[in-house]
Amino acid sequence: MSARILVVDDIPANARLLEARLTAEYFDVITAANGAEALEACARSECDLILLDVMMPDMDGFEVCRRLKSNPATHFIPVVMVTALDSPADRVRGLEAGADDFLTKPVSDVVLIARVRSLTRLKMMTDELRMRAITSYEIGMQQPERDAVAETGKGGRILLVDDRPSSYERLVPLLTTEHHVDLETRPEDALFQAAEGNYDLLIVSLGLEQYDGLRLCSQARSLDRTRHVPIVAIAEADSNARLLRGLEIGVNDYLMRPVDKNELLARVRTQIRRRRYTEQLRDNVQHSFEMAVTDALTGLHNRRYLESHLKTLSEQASARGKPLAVMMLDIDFFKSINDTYGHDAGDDVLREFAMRIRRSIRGIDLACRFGGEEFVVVMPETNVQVASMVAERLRGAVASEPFAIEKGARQIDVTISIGLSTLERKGEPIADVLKRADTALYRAKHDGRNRVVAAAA
Ligand code: GH3
Ligand code: MG
Repeated sequence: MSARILVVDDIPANARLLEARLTAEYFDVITAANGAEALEACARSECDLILLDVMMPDMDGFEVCRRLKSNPATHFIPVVMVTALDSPADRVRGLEAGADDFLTKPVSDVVLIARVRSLTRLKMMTDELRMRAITSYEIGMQQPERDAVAETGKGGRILLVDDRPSSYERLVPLLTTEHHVDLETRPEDALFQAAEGNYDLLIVSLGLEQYDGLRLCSQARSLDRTRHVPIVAIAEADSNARLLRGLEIGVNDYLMRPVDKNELLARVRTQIRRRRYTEQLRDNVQHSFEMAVTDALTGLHNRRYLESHLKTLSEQASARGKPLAVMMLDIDFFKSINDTYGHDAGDDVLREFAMRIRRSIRGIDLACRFGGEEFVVVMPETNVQVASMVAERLRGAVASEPFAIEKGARQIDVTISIGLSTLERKGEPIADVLKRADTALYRAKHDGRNRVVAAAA
């Protein structure tokens, strides 16, 4: 899908010029002639990025940007200010309004396309995360947009990679006014430091004496631990080609030397704000994924997870000609525990039982709460003899030691019954294996409980 760019300019000729250049690069372009139109188009979520003229009658670009960025529904759309103003003070004003970047008129084609590509790529990635996180909003988790609008971007953890004292002696105190800064003067150690340090931002000087700063940026982009950490490059004047290369590699933003104090702080805050927002989205996605596959009471996997994963495990076992064992476990007379001591006591027993299961099995075994007081353990590469031993050990681990309930005030005896089965032939449907385990469990109950029964082959 090609990204859609909104070009906002009160002078039609300017808008048409940008439109033509972007269309030539296969972007989809829409235009707006003033701030109000632009806000409407954004509210209808019609675009992935905005190129915003600063000087417009009625509402200027700063105001449009400020409104977009303070609205949770539009704040994640990247805004690039297109301006004839090019003093650091103007740039800072735009950054304070929340702009993601600047292009100075007349706009160079290469820079235009590089910036638009890099920002739309970032937007697409964030959209994907937002979509996945929607499920987690539905189950009542915090909405990151709300926090993002209030986020100051201060108090970040920054790693500055710079080996020239004349440069870092100025930058470190400056950044320290708002953030925690670690300085790395040995570029060859910087990657390790970046991966270990849990940073919100890397600032890399491209004018290192002994090392190619771009190499470091590219390595940071390919390493798992640093892939999502934003990078701001500090470039020497007249190093446009290297800068463009940097943007292609995945550098998020840059400043030219001599570095303007306020612009540096503003750009750093923007990156840190964005970083915190995407991290929160990522956490939400991760969390909702875990909720979807985990049983809340015991922390074991749930039935949904078992059913999707069991198929994979059995196919793997069939393909490799390895055995696979399944045990189904059920607490004996659990209903009477509930009836005698209350539902909370029942829950305590379930939690403790889950813990004892975990302690009795290997890391590669899969333990799930199948429903109610019924549990399933799947053991890859395990034959019926070994599985019987494990089941017997588990039965013993329950029966031999009473369970604490009522916050430890009372101890009760608990027993379980276990039915066991194994994959009998290649390609056998896993449902059949589960069914045999269930039948074996029924026999264990029928034969007097507190015992293990293996299904007949
Ligand atoms: P058997 O030895 O034949 O397995 O008898 P049982 O009492 O264990 O079996 P039954 O199926 O009659 O009762 C299971 C009970 O488990 C009924 C249900 O209320 C209770 N139960 C199911 N889920 C939970 C839960 O999450 N917490 C608690 N406390 N009880 C639960
Ligand atoms: Mg039971």
